[in-house]
This record gives sequence, structure tokens and C-alpha cells, in this order.
Amino acid sequence: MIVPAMRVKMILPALTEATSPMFRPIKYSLFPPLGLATLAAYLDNDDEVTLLDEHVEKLKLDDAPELVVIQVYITSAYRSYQIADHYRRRGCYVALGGLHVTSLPEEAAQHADTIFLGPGEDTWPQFLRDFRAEKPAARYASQTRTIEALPPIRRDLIKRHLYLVPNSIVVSRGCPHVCDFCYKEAFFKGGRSFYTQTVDRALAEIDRLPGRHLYFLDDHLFGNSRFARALFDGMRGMGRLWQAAGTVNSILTPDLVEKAVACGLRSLFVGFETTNAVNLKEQRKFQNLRRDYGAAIRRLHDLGVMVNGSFVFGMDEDDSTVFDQTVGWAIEQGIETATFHILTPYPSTGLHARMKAQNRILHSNWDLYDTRHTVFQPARLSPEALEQGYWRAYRDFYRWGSILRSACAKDELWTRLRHFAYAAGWKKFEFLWNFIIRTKQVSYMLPVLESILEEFGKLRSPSRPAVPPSVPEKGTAEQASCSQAVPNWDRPS
Ligand code: B12
Ligand code: SF4
Repeated sequence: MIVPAMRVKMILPALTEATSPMFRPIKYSLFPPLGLATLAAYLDNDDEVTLLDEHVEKLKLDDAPELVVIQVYITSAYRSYQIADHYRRRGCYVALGGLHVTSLPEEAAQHADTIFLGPGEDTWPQFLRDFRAEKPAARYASQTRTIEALPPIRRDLIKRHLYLVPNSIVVSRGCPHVCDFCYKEAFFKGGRSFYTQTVDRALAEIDRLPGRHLYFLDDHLFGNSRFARALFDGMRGMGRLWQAAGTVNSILTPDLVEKAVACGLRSLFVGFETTNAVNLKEQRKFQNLRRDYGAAIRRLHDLGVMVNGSFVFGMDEDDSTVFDQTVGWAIEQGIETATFHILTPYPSTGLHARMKAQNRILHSNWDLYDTRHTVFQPARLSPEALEQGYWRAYRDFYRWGSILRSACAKDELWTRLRHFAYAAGWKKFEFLWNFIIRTKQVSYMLPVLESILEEFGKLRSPSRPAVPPSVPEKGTAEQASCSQAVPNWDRPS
């Protein structure tokens, strides 16, 4: 049978803020749409495919491709549905997939011809076969979980010049842990929820990426330490500089971070989430977390790795003191950049079920499920106080005086200066980033980022004895990893 070539339009819609004509935060120009570029690899060579990311470009919606593919996040759900409805009215076939579709399939199905639940590596090729044979199903749910035979991602479709970090990469899916508030369990329901590429294929993918800088977007790159060690060994000598997310436990595991540093790790996103032991116990029975966290930070700093700490406000133990306490602690520890979040119960998570059972969900306006708005009734704070405290935390952490104090936690003058310049560069010059994005110059900033990462690696301080690795008790710091967070290094929210 001759299968006709198709016109396929793949869209990553943006949330409203990302398209604002007034001000565009740099975080929306960081990473390209990797998920859609992964799916595009399954299309035929003669299919005509376009990949559009509304975070960085204006969408033209006056065409009528045979197939429209939309990736739906919670914060872009309404926008996604609007685009989907538009194309369906034009007679196009619309496929919706992604995290929010998986969480709320019935809602998404009202706007699609076909919906996809879970990762797309097994269902998408199956759908394409069915679609070409003119018998597509209305719903596909992923069951076979593997990325071992992933075809090379269609990076040629990515407009690299529009991103600060065009070389984002994932070499695993999911995570071995099961935190209550995380999207992960819901998304991977019905199959494996943590799996990796083969080391050889991961190295080949890295090799295909131009330039030096990489950002691993894996939920937990260190989650399978055997895989991680082999990957880091293989990356030695490749001349890469890279950033990623990791857990406190993986930082404290003997020899793992050293191997990562030896092949170019220069900055790590660490999900501390809270410094309150009761909060953590409520989630996963944590103990002695302050000591472990401090040791993890010192260990990274001693190895020349910058820390982006992630914190979540609004857990049940949090009262009005949590903001000052957290910010004070982060400054004291000399954390370079911090990302704060308001606890957000995403639909289908354990946290959402608990909040719903307690009648604490305030509304279901998905636009506001962006970790900057309070969408549930906190236990010891009013919703307004939680939001105010969240914004104050950002202001306080990034005050000139705070940056200076935090930089002074470093031993040497030069490392202090570098800390100061790096933290200030992200947060104090947002107007400049806005200008750079608007004038489409963002890719010119990559060499600046690379040189900062490179220099910081050289600046590891030999004057202080290195913090020895230690494995914390099982169930202490391990679960505090990425949480609600997007692992970028500074996330001015
Ligand atoms: C990179 C990233 C970003 C980047 C860019 C997003 C991008 N370019 O894709 C930036 C910085 C812009 C960002 C911003 C935000 N993000 Co974000 N981000 C991520 C992160 C870390 C990685 C995404 C990724 O590339 N994954 C790798 C690829 C291969 O997987 P994938 O994209 O999921 O695609 C696969 C499947 O989903 C599926 N699939 C997806 N679409 C479709 C469509 C079809 C038809 C099919 C068949 C399959 C399919 O198949 C793909 C291949 O398996 C994820 C965490 C995560 N692990 O997903 C959070 C995550 C997606 N972000 C999240 C959030 C909350 C946000 C913010 C609201 C944070 C904030 N406070 O500002 C904003 C706003 C997002 C928005 N635009 O609406 C949440 C989303 C929760 C939810 N239920 O939607 C996540 C899950 C983080 C978390 N742990 O909670 N984010
Ligand atoms: S929050 Fe992080 S550590 Fe916990 S399950 Fe999710 S991805 Fe894993």
C-alpha cells in the first residue's frame, strides 16, 4: 500500500505570561520543545512537518494541515484547547497528549479527535500506523515503556537561535521515587515509571549536539547510579559543560558527583523543598535534614558546582515564619540561585486526592496552577499570606545585600565575586534579558553562560578540606529532589 505523505503541525502552546507583549521572562526562552521533537522522529521522511513553540514565536493559525499535534501542560491547557477547537473547526485532525491530558483525559477528549495518555514512544507510532490506515482510535494509553530504541530526535526542527539552552537532553524518563506532590506517578500510571536509554545511545545523542553546553532535563539523572556512572565515564573527554537536577542523596553518594564533575557538571538544581523536618516526615519520614542539606551544598561547592536550590512553600507545617527562615538558611549556605514555589496539587496526584478529600481545593482554574498562586487552603496560613510570603522570599533572596551576604559564605574573594556576578546577572538585569529576547539575540548569550560555567569549575577551593561523601539513612534526604520544579538554574519566577 502506498502511504500518502502528510502535513503535520506540532505545537507547544504557551501560557499567557510567556506571550506578553510587555515583559517576557527569560525562563520561557530557555528550552526547546523536546517532547514534540522526539515524537517527530517517528514521522516518515516525506511527511511535511512544522514544529512551533508559542513561548518563543507567534503562531499562525490560518492553515489546514492533515494532522495537528498539541502538547498540553496544565498551565497551557486552556490555550491548547482553544487552538485544538480552532483546527477542528477547520476540518483538521487534532491529537492531544502530554501531562495534563494524562491527568484529565475526559476534559481533554472534548477538544480532540485522539488523546494520548502517558509517554508517547509506544502509542504514537501505533497511532501513526492506524491514522494512515484511516482507523485511528479515540484514545491511546501507553503501556510498553522503553526508550532504548528511540530514533534520533528531530533537532533539525528546533529553531536553535531562539533559545538560550538549545542543547537540552533527557536520557531517562521518570524517577525511582514516589513523592506525593509530583506529577510523576499519575503520568506513568500503568507501566514502568523509571527507565533509561542505553549508555551507548545516550552518548551518541550527546555527540550529535553541537557546541559545549548541555542541560539534562531528566527528573533524576542520578536515579540509576550504575547507568549514571557509565554515562559519566563515557562523557569524559567530550569537553562538555553541563547542568542537571539531582537529589541530596545522590550528591552524598560516594564517587558519583566526582564522576559527574570530571565530565563537566558545573551547576546542579537541588530540590530541598523545605527545611522543616516535620513537613518532610509527613511526606517521607525525613530526619536530620539540615545537617544533610548543608553537607550536600558544601560538597558541591568544594567540587566547583553551583547550586540552584528549589523550595516549596505551603506544606502543612508552614506558618508565617517559613519564608524568612528558608531565605535566611539559603543565604547562610551560600546557595547561588534559588527557585521558590507555592505547593500546587496537580490533578491526579496523591496530594490532590488528599486536599480534595479534606475539601481544601479552592478552585480549578488551571491557568493559576503555575506554582505562583495559592489554589488550596493552606493549614497555617491564609492563601493571600502564602502568596505574599512567596513573592517576599524572592525579593529578599535577591536583594543586593542578600546576594552579597550569600557570596561571603564562600572562602575566597574571587569565588565571592563570581557568585555575586552570577546571581545578580540573573535576577537584577531582567529588563536586559527582556530586551535580548525581543531582539532575538538570546543565543549570543550562550558563550557567556559557558564561560561562567567553565571558570566556576576551575575555581574549586582547595583551602577547605573536602566534605566526605556519606550515604544518609534510607528515607532521609533521598526524596527531596525536584518536586514541583523545573530544573533550570535560576528560574526567576
Ligand atoms: C523543560 C521544562 C519546562 C521549560 C520548557 C517546556 C518545554 N519546552 O517543553 C519551561 C522552563 C518553559 C517550563 C515552564 C513551566 N513548567 Co515545566 N517542565 C519542564 C520539564 C523539566 C521537562 C520537560 C521535557 O522536556 N521533558 C522531556 C520530554 C521528552 O518529555 P515530554 O515533554 O513530557 O514529552 C513526552 C510525553 O509527555 C508525551 N507527549 C507530550 N505531548 C504529547 C502529544 C502527543 C500527541 C503524544 C502522542 C504524546 C505527547 O510524549 C513525549 C515523549 O515521551 C518538566 C518535567 C518533566 N519531567 O516533564 C517540567 C514540567 C512539565 N513543568 C511544569 C510546570 C508546572 C511549569 C511551569 C508552570 C512552572 C512555573 N512556575 O513557571 C511553567 C509553565 C509551563 C507552561 N508553558 O505552561 C510541570 C507541569 C505539571 C503539569 N501537570 O502540567 C512539570 C511536570 C514539572 C513538575 N515536576 O511538576 N517547563
Ligand atoms: S518530586 Fe522528584 S524525586 Fe519525587 S517523585 Fe517527583 S521526580 Fe522523583
